[in-house]
Amino acid sequence: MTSQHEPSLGRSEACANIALAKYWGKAPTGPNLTAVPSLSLTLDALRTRTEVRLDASLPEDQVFLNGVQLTEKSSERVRRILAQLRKRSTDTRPARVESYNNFPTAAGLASSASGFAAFVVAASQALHLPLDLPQLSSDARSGSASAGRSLFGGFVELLAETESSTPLAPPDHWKVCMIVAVVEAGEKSTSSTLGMIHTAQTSPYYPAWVERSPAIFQEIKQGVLERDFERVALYMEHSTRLMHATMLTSLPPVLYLQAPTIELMHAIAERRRQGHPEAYTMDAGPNVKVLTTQEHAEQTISYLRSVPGVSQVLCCQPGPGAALLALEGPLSDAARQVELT
Ligand code: 2P0
Repeated sequence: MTSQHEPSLGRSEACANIALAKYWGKAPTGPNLTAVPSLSLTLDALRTRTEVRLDASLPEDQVFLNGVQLTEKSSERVRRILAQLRKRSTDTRPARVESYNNFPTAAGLASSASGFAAFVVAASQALHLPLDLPQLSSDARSGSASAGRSLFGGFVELLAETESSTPLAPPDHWKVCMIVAVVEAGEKSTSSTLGMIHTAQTSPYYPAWVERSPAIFQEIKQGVLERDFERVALYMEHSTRLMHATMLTSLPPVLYLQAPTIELMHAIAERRRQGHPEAYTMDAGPNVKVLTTQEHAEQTISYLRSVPGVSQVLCCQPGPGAALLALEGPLSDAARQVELT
């Protein structure tokens, strides 16, 4: 038993993930369950570090992102999950949550995925709850569905209407890279949560998306298991275009793609025809993520750096699952200490 006079600390690091088979839309059967199955790749270079400090001297829960305190509205989901976790603990003290991303926040680079994953691990550690991966994945999903996938490293699946994600293959299963071409680093115009609710309500294409997604997911899953680049490329791009088709046929439209995004879609398709192992995917923003092999990554990076409208190029390899960090010293320097398995 720890004394409630001493603050209790938890610290974690989690990586973002990008879906190869996309999720877009909630299932009607439960809170924040997904309508379609998705399959993601955890990315080593896009990381969030989070510290949770339970302290009786705090007036209330406080949430900081990259050094700035969030408003009551923007911290609502974090405070709701804290309340949910406290119900399983005897510790009722207020928490100070501090989170840092090493990449642009809310720009369709999955910052909510790494953010909620790191947060639930740090909060569970501070509350002395069991660090049970399916439970942590479910807790993270209740904050942001894609976050449930970031608990695990490598290739991860989240089935439709399912609480917890499951690992499909470890990071070293397939030597691929996801190269992120940043087209616009600002915050997105429409949040994913609102965008997908609006899409489901107004796009005539949404039912077709829900119907087709399981078959596309199966193609991508088999492609990943067999390390079949062509198959994954074909169906990852198809999943991306079908998802964006539902967005831009909603009323009024949710249009995340910008001119450089469309130009890159043409260019990557042409490059693949010429023999480059490259395929594109976009999320709730205009940034383009290009899947390639580790062997080919240097060529893809130098090409993307030469494209007008691309301001930054980030190279990501398959990354690890969430981990606990050392509790001493500054959060930014704390060593990864315990990998969650
Ligand atoms: C995905 N995205 O599968 C899809 C592709 C964006 C496009 O999951 O409402 O932040 O918090 O569950 O998980 C982004 O949506 O949305 C997302 P909520 P989330 O990665």
